[in-house]
Amino acid sequence: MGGNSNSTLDDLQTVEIHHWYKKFMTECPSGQLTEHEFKQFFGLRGLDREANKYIEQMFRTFDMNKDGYIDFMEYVAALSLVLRGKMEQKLRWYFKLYDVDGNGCIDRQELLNIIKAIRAINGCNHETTAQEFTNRVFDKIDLNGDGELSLEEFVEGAKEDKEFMDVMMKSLDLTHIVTMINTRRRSSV
Ligand SMILES: [Ca+2]
Ligand SMILES: [Ca+2]
Ligand SMILES: [Ca+2]
Repeated sequence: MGGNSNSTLDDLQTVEIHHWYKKFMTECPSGQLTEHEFKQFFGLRGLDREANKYIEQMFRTFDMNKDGYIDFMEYVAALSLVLRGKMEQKLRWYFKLYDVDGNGCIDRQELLNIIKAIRAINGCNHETTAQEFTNRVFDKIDLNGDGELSLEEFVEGAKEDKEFMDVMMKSLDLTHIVTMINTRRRSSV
């Protein structure tokens, strides 16, 4: 709590905050978003299993004080990062998002799960399988070869690998995710 939240708020324009505040309070009068409400808030329905897991993990990362709710400050901090965070900041955030068991490292399985989830959400065709892509990235950026990605390896590796970076930039783009899901829903009707 506290600490960095002020500088995060400063990054957002007042007008923008007002807009998001209104949306938040209209759809969530209690001021605390549960995981179920979170999905409704962003119109995330009818997700498949992989995509669902990813959204759940995203919810847990947004919920910084781990009380099971996203309050307005957590919401603004997350949005601010999504909308205009610096590259380095975003990468650190991704690292937290991808480190599902929270042991401070990303192992191959964690990376694979997340790549699968992102692909499930984005739903486009790829030349390589999720497994191949994961292995390629992992082998390249696990510099000391200990089978785990440290925060440093992850951040530096992403900066070096454009394709990997692109995948990650899409992974946090909720606008993109919502658009994709809406488009898919409409076309499947
Ligand atoms: Ca919380
Ligand atoms: Ca881990
Ligand atoms: Ca390593």
